[in-house]
Amino acid sequence: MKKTICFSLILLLSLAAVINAETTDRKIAVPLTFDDYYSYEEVVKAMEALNKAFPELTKIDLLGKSEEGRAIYCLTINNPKTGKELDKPGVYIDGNIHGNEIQATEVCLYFLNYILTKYGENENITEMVDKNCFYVIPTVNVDGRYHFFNDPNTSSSNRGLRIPKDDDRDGLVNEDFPDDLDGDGNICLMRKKDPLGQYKTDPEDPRLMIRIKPGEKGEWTLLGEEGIDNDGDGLINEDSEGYVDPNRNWGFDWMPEYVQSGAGDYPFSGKGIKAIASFIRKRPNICIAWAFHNSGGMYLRGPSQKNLTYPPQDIQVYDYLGEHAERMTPGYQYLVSWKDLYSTYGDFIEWMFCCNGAYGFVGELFQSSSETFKTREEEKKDRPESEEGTFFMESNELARERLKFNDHLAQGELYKPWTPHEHPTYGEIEIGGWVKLSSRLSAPFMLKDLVHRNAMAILFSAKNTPEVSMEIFENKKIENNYYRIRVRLKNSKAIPTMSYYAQQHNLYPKDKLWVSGKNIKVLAGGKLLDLYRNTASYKEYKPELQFMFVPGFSRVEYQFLVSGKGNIEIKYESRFGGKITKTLELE
Ligand SMILES: [Ca+2]
Ligand SMILES: [Ca+2]
Ligand SMILES: [Ca+2]
Ligand SMILES: [Ca+2]
Ligand SMILES: [Zn+2]
Repeated sequence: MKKTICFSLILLLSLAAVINAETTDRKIAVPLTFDDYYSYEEVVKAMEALNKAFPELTKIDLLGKSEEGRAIYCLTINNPKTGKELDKPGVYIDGNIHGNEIQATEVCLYFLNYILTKYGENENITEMVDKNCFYVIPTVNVDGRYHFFNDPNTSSSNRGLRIPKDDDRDGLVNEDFPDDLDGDGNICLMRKKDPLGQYKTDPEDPRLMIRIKPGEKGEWTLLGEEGIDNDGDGLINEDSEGYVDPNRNWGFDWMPEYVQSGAGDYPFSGKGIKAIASFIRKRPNICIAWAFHNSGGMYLRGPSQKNLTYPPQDIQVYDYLGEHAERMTPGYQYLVSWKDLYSTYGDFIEWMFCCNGAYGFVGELFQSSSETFKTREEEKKDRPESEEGTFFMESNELARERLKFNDHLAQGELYKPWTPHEHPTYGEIEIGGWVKLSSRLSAPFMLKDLVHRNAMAILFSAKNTPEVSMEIFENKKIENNYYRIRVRLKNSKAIPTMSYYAQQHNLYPKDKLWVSGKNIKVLAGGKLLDLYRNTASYKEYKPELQFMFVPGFSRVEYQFLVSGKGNIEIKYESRFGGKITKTLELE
């Protein structure tokens, strides 16, 4: 009896939440505002509004549907007047692959809104939009975002894909989620007065607890997240939505569940993940990818585990972009994910780099140290070395400061004071702690600074996509109708026209440079090794076609020996570097 009441109560509560979400939608218009978070429905509306406001520069693609049938959209920015999508360097941006990491979507929307509204008005932006093609998927985990907004959650719950799973192997699926016992929309913590407990009240802030030292008297037992035993099996909160981590489900260096939990049954078992992967595979021009998450204040690059190695030349490219990004967002650190954080298998940016040859960064947005409440003197004192220390375990010192931030800057909205509650199993308990929209999420008043700085870090990388120019710097008659032609390809930006990793692993053919003409024959052709000593490495077969690439901030020179007369066409074709054709006439 009790059970059914609880079930229907939960159903009612969640129904109320859904209705609430659908009736309170605000007006979505361009320019978008960034003073609060957009719900899943609002994100879709925002993308449609941008598309409608800038039809000549944008299009929306439906990539596929999620496990629960929600649409996953990409908004592409390309100016057709300056070229076709695939002929331009592609910049890929996504966010919110983890359902709870919602501000990642805001970075994507802000980026779109910013560059579209500034196009034609700001010279730098206009140049960037004209040069590149941008693919932006603001919300990857659409079910996750939906449920994060609409269901009671902690700031860390609802990360995975909605693939039902029997976590406790009792034959029932998703039968015991945490429960919002006090109906405030948050899953907070439960604690009980207990002299045998492992915690005591923090004397400096009674809202916090400290683990007792051996021999000390306890005061509290922590009972975990808010919830009851929904299915009467004696366990509380033991089987929620199931956990396939969408950022462990990609098809490179994937490892099964027994190596890494959250992997899913096989790579790309997530419907939306597979749809996004197919979309990316059809866009070989993508040379840089950004994926936004929300915890730690970091720009991460691969390798994501220690047995993978990157060529040093690629690391130089990463360093150049990463070190600049770091400067644009104070407090952020540019780090290597396995070395500085932990190893992962089958994550997105590794797949981007190792399967697609695109440089990839993860942006971890929120820094708990941004929630400051310090005097000038305290500010001067050493801060914790890095966010890494606070990433897994938060010190009470930081928690105290964040509570003061909550009290004085967020007016108490980030933390729920401990409140008595009668629990069916534990009796008299208290419910309290950080609320859903805290801890990994910036208070809305800080959102705009966060999204702007990160959007500028993306833009810096967009400025550094390959910019290749071709110069025929010699067209010289050697004797009779034999000619020497020299071509220079120059890349004035940091990203090479093909990553060194992609070359090393033969991910796809290199750039092509070829010479053709009706009445000519290419007798020899190859890369010029030394311009002054006239040494070249000639290609044995088909000298008219050279496979090559142009490194970042650099140039390469090719030499062709040609016989014949008339017009010659020299063509360069690259995935990242676009297409260039030049013609000349043999004199
Ligand atoms: Ca179960
Ligand atoms: Ca609650
Ligand atoms: Ca249970
Ligand atoms: Ca159960
Ligand atoms: Zn994440």
